[in-house]
Amino acid sequence: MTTPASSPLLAALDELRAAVSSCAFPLDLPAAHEARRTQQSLADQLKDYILPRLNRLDAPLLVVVGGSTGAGKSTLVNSLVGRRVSQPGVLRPTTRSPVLVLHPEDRAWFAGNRVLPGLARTTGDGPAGVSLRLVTDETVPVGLALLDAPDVDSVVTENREMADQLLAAADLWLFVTSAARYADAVPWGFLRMAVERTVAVAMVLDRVAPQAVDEISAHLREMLTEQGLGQAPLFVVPEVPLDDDGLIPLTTVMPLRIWLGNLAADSAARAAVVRQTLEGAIAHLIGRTPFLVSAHAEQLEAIGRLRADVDRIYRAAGAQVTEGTADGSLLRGEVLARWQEFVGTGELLRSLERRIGWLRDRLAATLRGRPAPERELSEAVETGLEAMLRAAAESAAEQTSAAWRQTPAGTDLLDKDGAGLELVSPDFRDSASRAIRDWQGYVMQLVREEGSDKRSVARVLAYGVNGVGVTLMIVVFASTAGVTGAEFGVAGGTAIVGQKLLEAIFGDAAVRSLAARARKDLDARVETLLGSELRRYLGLLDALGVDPDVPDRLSAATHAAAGLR
Ligand SMILES: Nc1nc2c(ncn2[C@@H]2O[C@H](COP(=O)(O)OP(=O)(O)O)[C@@H](O)[C@H]2O)c(=O)[nH]1
Ligand SMILES: [Mg+2]
Repeated sequence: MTTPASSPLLAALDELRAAVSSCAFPLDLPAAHEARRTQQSLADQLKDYILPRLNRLDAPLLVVVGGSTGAGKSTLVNSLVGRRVSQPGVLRPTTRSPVLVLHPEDRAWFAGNRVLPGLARTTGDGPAGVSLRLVTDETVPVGLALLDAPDVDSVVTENREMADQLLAAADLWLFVTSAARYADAVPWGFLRMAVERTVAVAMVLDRVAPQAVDEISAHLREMLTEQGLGQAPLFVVPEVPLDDDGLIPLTTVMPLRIWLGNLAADSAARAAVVRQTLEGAIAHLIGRTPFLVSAHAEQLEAIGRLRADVDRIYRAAGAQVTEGTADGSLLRGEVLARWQEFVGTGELLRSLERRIGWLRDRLAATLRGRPAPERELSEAVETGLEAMLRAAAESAAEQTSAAWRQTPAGTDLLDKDGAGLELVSPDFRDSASRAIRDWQGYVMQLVREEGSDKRSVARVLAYGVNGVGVTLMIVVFASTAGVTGAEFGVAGGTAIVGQKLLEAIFGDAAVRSLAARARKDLDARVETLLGSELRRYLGLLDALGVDPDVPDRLSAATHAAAGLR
């Protein structure tokens, strides 16, 4: 009964293993804790049991001896072998390696990494706490290995976890309970799990006073039947004095020893045990993956919400800047003062409302031959624009942090890796000024190119490239401020002076096109600038490594494996 290594079920389960391990639950959401544990236990069971077992159905049976502390597991294993291979009694539990006893002929099956690949193998009494100690003995039947597992109710967490992991790797549980402890809750929790997963189980009622054997074994049988384990073989081992080596007399353990020997010798019986446990394990695996799918989806959903917060807030910030740089808001304070100084406007602006036609000549006359303070205007533009950008970026950072803090996941992320994210990035000032100066450079370049035309070159030269460029900026800043409408306020009125000047130089159509290009370039630079601000948040989300393809992949792998079962 070998399965070719390339069997479709094996391939499907291998894909399922990959899908299970690509799940991620980094955010502490409601299902995360349970999901991490489930992921670990399914991954363990696949690599420790299902895959190696399916790969080699003919490998020896792994019989794991489990049960609560002091039930007599180690003494029983020693007595079955006829010598002390595993330390009985309570020792320092953390320094103890579980013992696997097997026939020398079967050594190769267990010495490598075929089963329980995460556990190193030792042969001596090494101090290693997490290794499997292999002991060979001729009395163990070929085709069956006995593993003395740590106590399922150990006070040491690592030992309990090790017991879980070893039982999950077993073909057969040899579950030992004692007269004193057979009603305890913890072992029954394990037994119920075995029933749920249809693990093959044989029970040992150990350490029963000979006169109580009938009564207690009858009661235990009743409990087993109630719990759905009525079919499990039950071996009763009366508590008799141990021999000098601490072993139970051979006759007392003989029935169990014979049963194990027969099982090992009967390949059909062994195959039935393997099939029962393997099918149960696969069914359990397939039954649990939907929980991982939904827990992973829960992570994706939370990340999606956090991402949506970032997108929404920064998109609004971008829109706010776009609007603020077009509606005349920038044309106040220092910028307005410098602009008025630049065009020498007191009188100009007052006359503007009356006689626009007259303006062109008048303006040209005002500017000609007079040192234009365009450098100060240009600096005022830079300062005003930077303040606007900073205000938008500051408010976006503040709002995003606040929005994230409304969810536990966002709070968790900010607390762990989000130091300083509620402020603009430290180099914002530098990148903002660079963006603004680059834009100003671009605007100058536009003017220079447009002004290279024969007819306008003289006029551009007359006003100076810088003066014309900065005028174009003013026009851009008022592009939605009613320049052409009747209701212009200070901003609109201010800009219209510039508009007329540019039209006088380049003509109407060219001014429209210049303003549109300058605006487009400004918007793009603002988007880039805010983009690098928002990427700080998105970077945190990306670093979580929650792959959006996993739910589909896991569902598909589960479906495929279920279909091949
Ligand atoms: N008299 C007697 N003592 C036993 C028997 N089985 C176990 N013990 C003792 O009970 C204690 C715990 O046994 P141990 O095998 O270490 O139990 P484990 O914790 O399940 O491995 C040890 O001191 C053993 O000597 C038995 O059948 N008869
Ligand atoms: Mg023990």
